[in-house]
Formats: sequence, C-alpha cells, structure tokens
Amino acid sequence: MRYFGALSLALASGAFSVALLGAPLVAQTAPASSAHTASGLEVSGPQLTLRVDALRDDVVRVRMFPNGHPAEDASWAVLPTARTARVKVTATPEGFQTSKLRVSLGADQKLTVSDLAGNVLQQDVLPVQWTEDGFRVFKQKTEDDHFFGLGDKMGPLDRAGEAFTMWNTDMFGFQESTDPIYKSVPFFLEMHGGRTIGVLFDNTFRTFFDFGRERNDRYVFSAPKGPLDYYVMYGPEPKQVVEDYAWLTGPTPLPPLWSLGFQQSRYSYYPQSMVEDVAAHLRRDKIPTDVLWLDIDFQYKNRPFTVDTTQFPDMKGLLTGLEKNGFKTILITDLHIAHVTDGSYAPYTTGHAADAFVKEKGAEYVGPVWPGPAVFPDFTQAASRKWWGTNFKEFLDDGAAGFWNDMNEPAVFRYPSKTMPDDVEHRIGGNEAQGFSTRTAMHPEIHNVYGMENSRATMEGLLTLRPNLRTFVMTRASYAGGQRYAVTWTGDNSSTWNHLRETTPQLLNLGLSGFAMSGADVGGFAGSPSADLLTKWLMVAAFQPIDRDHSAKGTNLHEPWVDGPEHEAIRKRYIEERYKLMPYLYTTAEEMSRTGLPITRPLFLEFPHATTDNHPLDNDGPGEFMFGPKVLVAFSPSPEEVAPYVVHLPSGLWYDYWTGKSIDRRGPMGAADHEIRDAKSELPPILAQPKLDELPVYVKGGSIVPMAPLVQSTSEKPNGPLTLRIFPPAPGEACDGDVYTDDGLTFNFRKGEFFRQHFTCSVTPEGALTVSLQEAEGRYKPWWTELRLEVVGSKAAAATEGSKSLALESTSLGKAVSLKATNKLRTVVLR
Ligand code: NBV
Repeated sequence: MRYFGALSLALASGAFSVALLGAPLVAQTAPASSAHTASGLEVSGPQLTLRVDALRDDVVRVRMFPNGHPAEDASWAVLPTARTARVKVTATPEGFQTSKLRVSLGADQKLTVSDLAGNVLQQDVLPVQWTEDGFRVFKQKTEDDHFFGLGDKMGPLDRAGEAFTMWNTDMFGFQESTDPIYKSVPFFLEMHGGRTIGVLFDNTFRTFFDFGRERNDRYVFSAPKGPLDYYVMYGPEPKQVVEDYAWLTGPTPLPPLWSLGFQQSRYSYYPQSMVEDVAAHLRRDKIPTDVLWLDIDFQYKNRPFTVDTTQFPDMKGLLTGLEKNGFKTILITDLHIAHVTDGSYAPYTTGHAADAFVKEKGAEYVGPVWPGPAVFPDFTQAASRKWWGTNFKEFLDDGAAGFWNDMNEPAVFRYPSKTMPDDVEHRIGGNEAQGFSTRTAMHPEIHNVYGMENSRATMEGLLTLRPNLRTFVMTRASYAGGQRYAVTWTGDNSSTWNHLRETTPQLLNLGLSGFAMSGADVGGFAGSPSADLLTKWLMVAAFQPIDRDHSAKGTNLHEPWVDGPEHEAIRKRYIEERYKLMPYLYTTAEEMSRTGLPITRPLFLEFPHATTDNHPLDNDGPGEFMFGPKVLVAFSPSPEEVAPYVVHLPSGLWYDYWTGKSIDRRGPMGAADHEIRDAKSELPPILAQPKLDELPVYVKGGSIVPMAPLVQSTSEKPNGPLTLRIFPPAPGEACDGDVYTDDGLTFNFRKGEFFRQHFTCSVTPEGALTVSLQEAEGRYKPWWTELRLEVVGSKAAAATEGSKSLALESTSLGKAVSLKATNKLRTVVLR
C-alpha cells in the first residue's frame, strides 16, 4: 500500500539529490514523487529513486536506482524469506520508524538511521555519487568508529583506517597487507559509543570499502556496476548484529562431529601407502585424529573426479580401511574440468552433453589450470549445479566423507588477471527463488559468487545423494552467505610467525562475517616451519574451529611427530585437550548452527561493555580470543617473542584453565590491564612469560564446561563419565553451562534425536555451591551414563543430593562427585 503525498514538507520539498552520469552534484528541489509505503518510503528525484524497507524492526534495506529502472530484486547472499520479509512501519514527518529504529531523509539530503532515543547509528555525509563509473555511498565516521568483519581480509582485527577491494583472487604467498585475497564478504559491523550496527552491501561486482583511509571523517562503499542495495542491521549489542546477519544470510549449519577433530593434510600424500603410513603413525603415537585429506595428486593427470590408479590402486580399500580405523577422508574436487573431448573423461563428456560449462562468444570457454586446458561449470545455472552434484556419486560410494573445493575464485593460469576474462558468459537459470530471472551475466557480475555457487553445487549434490547425511565441504572462495554451503580456510598462508599471529584476527573476522567454521593451514602452507613455530601453531589451533595441519609440495613434512619426541609430546597434549573439550566444542557448534555466533570470538562479543569508554578493543589483547562463550585463549600478540606480555582479562572472576587457580579481576579495569592512564584499579598486571609448551587459557567464573574422557577419534565412544567442570562464580553472580549431543552425523536431530541439558550454579557468601542440572531435552541417548561434577578450587567437606550424601573425591583442581546420569531436574550441594 502506498501513501503518495503523505510525506511532510521536510521530505516533499526534500532536496534529495544525486550526481548522475558524471554530472556535478545538483541539489534537487522537487522530487518527482515521494511516498510513505507500508514498510518504509520511496522517493524519486529527477534521475534516481530511493527505496527503504523495514524487513524487521531492526533490519532495513536501502536501494537506489535510476528512475523507472529498479534493479532485479534478487540476491545470492540473502535468504529469500528474509529478503521478502516486511514489517509495518509508522510514518513520521522525516521518514518512518519501527519499534527499534528511526529512518529519516533530511532536507539536507542525508539518510539517517537512528535508534529511538535519537542516537545516530548511520548517516550519509554526502549525497550518493552516481556516475558512469558506478556509485559511491558516503557515511559519517568518527574517531571512535570501529569496523569488523569483511571476511578473510588480512590486517588488524579493527578495519578502521584501511581500504579493501572485493575480488576473489588466488593469492599464493599473500602477506599482511595483500588485498584482495580469496573471499568477498561485503558485510561489516560498525561500533561506536557502545552501539553496533551491521551493514551488508549486497553487490557482487568488484566493490570497494574505505573505512577512513581516504578521509578520517567518513567511510565509503562503492561499486562500478550492479545494484545499490544494502541492509542495515541494528544491535545495539554486537552479538545481536551477528545474529541478525545469520537471519539474513543463514547460519553455518551443524557440521558432522568428526570435522571438529584434528585433521592431517598435505599437498599431497601419495602413493596410497604413504596415506596408510601417516594414518598408522598417528594411531601408533596416539595422536587423536579424525580426518585425512587427499590433495590433487591422487587424481589421474590432475583431472577432477578421477583416481590415478598407479598411485592409488585401491581407493575404496583405502577409504574403507581408514574408516575402520576411525579416519574420515576428504578428497579434493576442483571445479576445472579437463577439456578432454575424445569421450574418455566422463565429467567432460557428460558436462558437455548437459551444456553445463560457461561460454565465451558462444563457445565453451577453455582456460589452463592444473589439468591443462579446462572448462568451467556454469554454477549459476541450477541445471549445471545438478549435473556437478552427480559427479560425487562414486567417491561417496567408495567412502569419501567430505570434499574440498579449491581454486574456485576461479583461478586460471597464465592470464595476468589470474582468472577468466570479463567476456565469459554465465547463464543464470533456475534461481527464481533467489529472485533471479533467466538471463546471461558477464563474468564481472558473477566472479565473486562463483566459488560460493561451486560449493553450493557440491553441497546440494551431496544432499541429493545422501539426503540424511550432514555435508562437509570446504571452499576457498566464497561470498556473503556462503557459510550455508561450506566451511572455509584462509588459503595459501606461509610458515612464518607473522602468519601464525595473523590467524587470530583473520579467523575472528571470518567468524563475525558468517564463516563461523574456518581454519588456517596449521604450520603454514608455503615454506617450512621451524620446530617451535609448528609446535606453537598446533597448540593454538587446538582452540580454533577447524584444526587442519596442511603444507605445500616441496616443503618439509609437518606432521606432529616430525621434530622429535619433545615437540611431539607438546603437540599431542594440546590436540588431546581439544578432544577432552569436544562436548564443549560441539555444544558451541550447535549454538552456532542456530544463532550464527562463531566458535572463536573476539572478546567484545562476550563482554561488549567491559570498558567504561565502550571501546571494543581496550579489552582484547591483540592475540586473545574466546573459544566459545566461556574459554579465553590468551595467545601472545607476538608469538615469536620471548619477553613477557600482558594478558587482558575483562573485569570479573577468572580461573586459569590449566591449574584451576582463581584470578580475581573484579572492579573497574585499569592501567594494569590496558596500559591506559585513567586507572581506578590497583590490580597488578597479569604477565604471561612465553614458554614453548605453555598457552595461557582462562575460564570465566560462573562457567560449567562439559568435557569427555580422551578418545583417539570422535568415532570412538568415550569410556567414562561426562565431566562437568565447574568454575564457580563470585557469590551472587550467575553461573551456567550446557551440553548438547546427537549422533554427530545425520539430520535426525531435527526430528528430536538430540540431547540437551542446561546447568546452573550459585555460591553463597559462606562458600556453599549449589549445582542444578535441569531437565534434559530431546530423545537421543548420550554416550555417558555417569556424570562427574568437578568443582574447581573447591574445599568442600561434604556433598549432598537432597537427603542423600555423595562421596567427595579430591582432584588436582578441587573436588569432584560422581552421579548416575538422568534426564531429570536435580540439585547437588557442596559445602
Ligand atoms: O591443490 C593443491 C593446492 C592446495 O594444497 C592448497 O591448499 C590450495 O590453496 N592448491 C591451492 C593449488 C596449488 C597451490 C600452489
């Protein structure tokens, strides 16, 4: 429903202006039309129309287009349900408002989004500049603005002061300032004054973001072509923005449990016997491992979907043998199909028959990659995706558990651009649900979504072949929303201390950008790590979502044992710790699959108001991150250095994860923690003295962390109780924890086959601890029949459940009691 003419003077006389087609910015005095709509507003100037819609009370979509030519209402990123959602708004003289946001278009030509208290969340500082070369959007930025997200872009966690280009690029040997690299995720969080918004600029062309590099007082996003189409999401808390973004683009789905185990890879393990040797060595040395990866050399002449049978005489035997030994195997399946026209290579023959490849001037486009001349599936066509998916059948039948889509920027050799030419045609078809009509798009429009659609085709194909099995696909290139289809890794990093350091901001920003399941090649891909570097990398990666050791051809081997028993023992201990924490990790992954919250998180996500000045980073030591909601990993900001570094803990009661020692950091934060001047607190700094075998890890007081007995892979049933490690809160403060489990493999959890239990605890001023185990949900029978409540730091003398007294056991961390596990509500008291 439209209300023409209902806008007040401010808007009707509104000087809504733009610069169109290179013309200078001309203030426009009489808009052609202006209207409130049921969900927002629509205003047309002589050349351009602006349309703003509220999709939810806290999410608005802004579009602008030349009059009479609205861009196709479509998106590769945004879920159709979200894109078409609308809420009724209340018209205001300046624009409209929802129950959370106020949107106004001022006579000063500025689109402003504020909260209802009038705090400006986002504001145009200039009219949109629209020229032949594209458009630019200018937003206000203050000194106090911080920017996060934008996918895998390198550099510091806070993107303020930097500029970035979105153009998926195969970037072997990238460095700290290299841009662009593999992915384009045009989504960012902007924080200022304790309030956070999210912005998704949904344009797939080569877009550009400037967060104050050109000018400190504004940030800019721009595109050479394509729609001016962006979504603004409101927090005020950053967690809410991450959840809004997951509503818009979909969360990372629940991964198979095994994918959270340790993974060993190399470019490449061959022949077959080498893979078997690696597997045997891992088991012999009792290094818990779930996954082995086969890189391109298992293939015949680097041709996707083939096996080199001289190197791998019995692929099925290999995969089933590994499976029996508790290993899943992931096979690389690159997208470039060898251009073999003699009928001897089925993927080309069938793909050609299905007309599944992209074209240039009407003929199949052929470009050189690993197999030599290759053709490229037209993944924006539903029919081609379907054809692509059929190629996985044999590998699945042989026992492959997951697939790896590399090179899908797409990388093409020999061209200076490292990708296919601009005149390559993609025939969009069968994507009506996403709003796309059947049409031909040129490569610059599709380039940035090509890798995402490749991984989509893989995932959809796997689901067609095994409808009740969760998929595991890893992609190198992607776009916003790509987390729905595949996990990702950071590509060809290097075996340097700096790259190890960079994994923290890179994985944190990926997590904030939807890619909650991601990892970096552990040990570094290019080059050979020193023993210490590999050890440190394996230690910290034990606390990252994907823990995969991978290395390039021609480099030294970097399996955990390569540098001798001393290093191996340390590496193994950390991998073991990851396995002990598996119930906690899997519970965090399940939360991720509902909310989009990442597994590794910047501290500000959990403690957004930890500092009085609301600066999101005052609290984060540059190497620190949260592993799930409760565990803080204080990795060194400069891991190669031997000098002590300051550990920054948000105010509160903390525990050393390893020793159980409590660390009382209550009271205002001060110089001790942040090295800032206005210290109110006299707390001494926490100094970490770097040691090869130590990684400082802390747990927030008031946490209940579920843990399991050690296994060699997640396929093994843990033998013993589920431990609830309880880190008591300060008296009167909150305490909780959860455990979630299911069969780890299928979608049966959607039909109620899961187990979830919530726990709480409280401490009296006298020090008595009450633990409540809430009634469990779901029909799945978990692996444990016993519970062990281990209370860190406890000196209790007695434990009771109701009138029954329980045996108390002393442990290295405190006291523990054991109980038969039930699904019922119960309360245990230690005093
Ligand atoms: O398939 C070989 C490699 C792979 O190991 C790596 O992880 C990818 O990022 N691939 C790139 C192609 C060759 C890179 C030199």
